[in-house]
Amino acid sequence: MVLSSDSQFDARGVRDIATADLSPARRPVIEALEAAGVGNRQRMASELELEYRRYLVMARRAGARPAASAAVRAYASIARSQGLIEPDDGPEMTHAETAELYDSMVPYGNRELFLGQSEELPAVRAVNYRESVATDSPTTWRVGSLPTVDLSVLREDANSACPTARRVDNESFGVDVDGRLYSPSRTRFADSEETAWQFFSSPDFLAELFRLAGEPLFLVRTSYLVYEDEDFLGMHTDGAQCKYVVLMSISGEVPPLNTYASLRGASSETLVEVAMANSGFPEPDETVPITSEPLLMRGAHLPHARATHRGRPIRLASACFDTLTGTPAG
Ligand SMILES: O=C(O)CCC(=O)C(=O)O
Ligand SMILES: [Fe+2]
Repeated sequence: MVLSSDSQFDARGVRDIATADLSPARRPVIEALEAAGVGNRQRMASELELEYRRYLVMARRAGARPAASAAVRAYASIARSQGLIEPDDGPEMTHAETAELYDSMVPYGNRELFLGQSEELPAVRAVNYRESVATDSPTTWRVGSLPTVDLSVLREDANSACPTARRVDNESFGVDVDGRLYSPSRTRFADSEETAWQFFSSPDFLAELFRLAGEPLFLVRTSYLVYEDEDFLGMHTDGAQCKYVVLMSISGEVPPLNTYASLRGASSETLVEVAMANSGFPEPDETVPITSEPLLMRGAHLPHARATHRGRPIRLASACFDTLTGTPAG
């Protein structure tokens, strides 16, 4: 992997955890999830892997062993049996101590997966991700220098997944606790298991994303998006788990994405007002081409929208990436 020497991860001394190769655990983890009857196994295995890395970071920072859910403990035991990176020994932290450290270090993480469900803890942590990111940071990059992008693999996968795409319509405007802005939309999503996961998490692809973003990114979601005649996606930001998104067309030329860089500094209240006053489609600051060359974008930070689609259906592939800890890169 290519490492940027001035990245915040060097300063924090967690580069080895961020970049440790945990791939040998993947197959046994997927098998364990299968045996437990868990669906969405690629996604779950990736989220567990990320929570385990967070466990290692917390253990190092606290000099102690955090409490953890049965799922994270099971992951840890598979990692141990595969001879992978492990936390140092130390006293055990209580559930409450762990929750406090987790919330301060990973305010947008999947605490329920990390710690298990608990009635003692507040159900939601009202931390607005978008508002916490510096507005002078870059927002989009072209993932251009890949050795090869074999689109035919994704196209074929989409051919089998897209006919069963589920319609996700939303009619309201609002802001979630993590700061996600939403507006009315009319879209269709198809899950992609194996193929798109392999595509978006190949070592070459991840190394290129790391180089561009300046911090390691972790794949947590992939899907195909289908827009038929009259479908649209009003101005929104992606959820805090989708800090970075990769978007690419798998059906040739598609209309561009509308982006709103000038609204990044706006409060969420203002943002939702602007969205409502413009029926979800304010005049964009920029229109960004979506092509077969993947676009990396800070999706949870940069408001964006797709105007009402006209004509033959189009298909895009999208992949969501989270970061190791919650603090946005400058
Ligand atoms: O249609 C696009 O290009 C972007 C899709 C998108 O923003 C999303 O799925 O959150
Ligand atoms: Fe989006």
